[in-house]
Amino acid sequence: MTIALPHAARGLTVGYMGANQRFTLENYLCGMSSPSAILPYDGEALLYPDWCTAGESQRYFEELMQTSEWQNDEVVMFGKRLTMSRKTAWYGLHPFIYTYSHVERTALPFTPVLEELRIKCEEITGHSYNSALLNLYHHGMEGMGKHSDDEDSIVPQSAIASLSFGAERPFTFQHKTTLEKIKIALPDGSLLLMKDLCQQRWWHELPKTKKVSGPRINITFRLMKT
Ligand SMILES: O=C(O)CCC(=O)C(=O)O
Repeated sequence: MTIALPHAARGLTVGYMGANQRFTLENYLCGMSSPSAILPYDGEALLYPDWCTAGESQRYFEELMQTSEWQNDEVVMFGKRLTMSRKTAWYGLHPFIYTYSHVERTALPFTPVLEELRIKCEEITGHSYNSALLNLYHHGMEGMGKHSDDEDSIVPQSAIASLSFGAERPFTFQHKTTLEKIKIALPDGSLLLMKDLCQQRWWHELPKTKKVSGPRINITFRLMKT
């Protein structure tokens, strides 16, 4: 939903979550719930459970399915290139190189729907993003292993906005030294904002599960070094 507010009211802060995360008048008027803080220490992760409606999420899902250049994910293991069933797509404002499991990909220019979502994420979270990694999980038996997004190519401690469309999936954080585990669910139409020390101190994982049969698209908007 888009709310047209007079210029003076745009971006007006109605509350704070976490250290300095603003909750704006637009967020409040859209009926968006205020975000909940997930991590107890060492970085911040905020979950906005319903930043868009079920109808909007379905429209985004369908448009992303049709307009994204999906490729089977590939990893190099023991010197062999393996093709995974999960599909990915990589976009950026510049042709950024993204290296994942020794496989290099060059970012494609943003599609209109991705640009719309990038701007929305910037407005909601108050952070900048210049790239987007898309993942398509056909069912619950496709997931993503424990990792953190702290590669050299990413601006250190920059925010990552992660959008979920489709089947709700469990998601875990694990602290890199205390090994404390935190389990949450990522609902359809949610936004998970990971920031500050989150990537340096915590791993995250999308575990495989037999309990989920439907597909899900995830987009992580990131800030790459230019
Ligand atoms: O699908 C998800 O929610 C996880 C995605 C993720 O961890 C990543 O793209 O680095």
